[in-house]
Amino acid sequence: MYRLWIANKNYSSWSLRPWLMMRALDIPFEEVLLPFGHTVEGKSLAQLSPSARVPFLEHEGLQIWDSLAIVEYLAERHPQVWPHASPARAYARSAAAEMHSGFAALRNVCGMNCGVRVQLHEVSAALHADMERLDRLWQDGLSRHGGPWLAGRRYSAVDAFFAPVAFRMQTYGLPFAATSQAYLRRLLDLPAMQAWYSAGLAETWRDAAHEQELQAVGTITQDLRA
Ligand SMILES: N[C@@H](CCC(=O)N[C@@H](CS)C(=O)NCC(=O)O)C(=O)O
Repeated sequence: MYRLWIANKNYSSWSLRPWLMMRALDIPFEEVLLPFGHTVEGKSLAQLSPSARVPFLEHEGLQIWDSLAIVEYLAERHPQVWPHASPARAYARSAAAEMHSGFAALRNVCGMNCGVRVQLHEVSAALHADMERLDRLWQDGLSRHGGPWLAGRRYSAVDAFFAPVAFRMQTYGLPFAATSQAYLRRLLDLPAMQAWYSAGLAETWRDAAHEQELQAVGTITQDLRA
């Protein structure tokens, strides 16, 4: 059985990616949620995870860390992780890698915080450029592979990599192009995304660092959390 370590569902965008991929693709796993700043049997995240970060996966005595490495490990065992056709698979891997290494303005300014709604103080040129690139990237995938998912008819790992952007659109009201918004709404409507969202709303932990980052970039207009 796979065991996936994650952090708070309200905040942890990197945890969401492999969690959603496994849930939406029916890959069974046991979830271990270690809230930011907490310990398990006296051990901190730094003592449990090779990278001192989540997500990490445990399987057959191995530890696999970093969302992209987890996805590739699972892809060796589950053919549904990436699209089957080579052109769609090439696009999917490129787009997931671009998300993994890029979009710094989006990730830094709009931290994932599923349960609140925020009015940003400003949309900087860098944030605007990231959103424009995402619009082009998604439009390219949807039109080339026919939708409704980025690499075609089947949901795959590439869609999981953009799932946190769907929560960010919802939290910050990000003005993506209409086709992008429709795609992100499809992600939000996935039963697995709704399960993550409900669990995130029910969490009562508040992480000071994440809350301070949020207050620096905008004003909270609604707080839907428990
Ligand atoms: N590149 C890593 C990034 C992982 C990451 O930054 N995780 C954050 C949580 S979303 C973390 O564990 N932070 C540790 C901490 O803040 O103590 C991945 O793709 O998994």
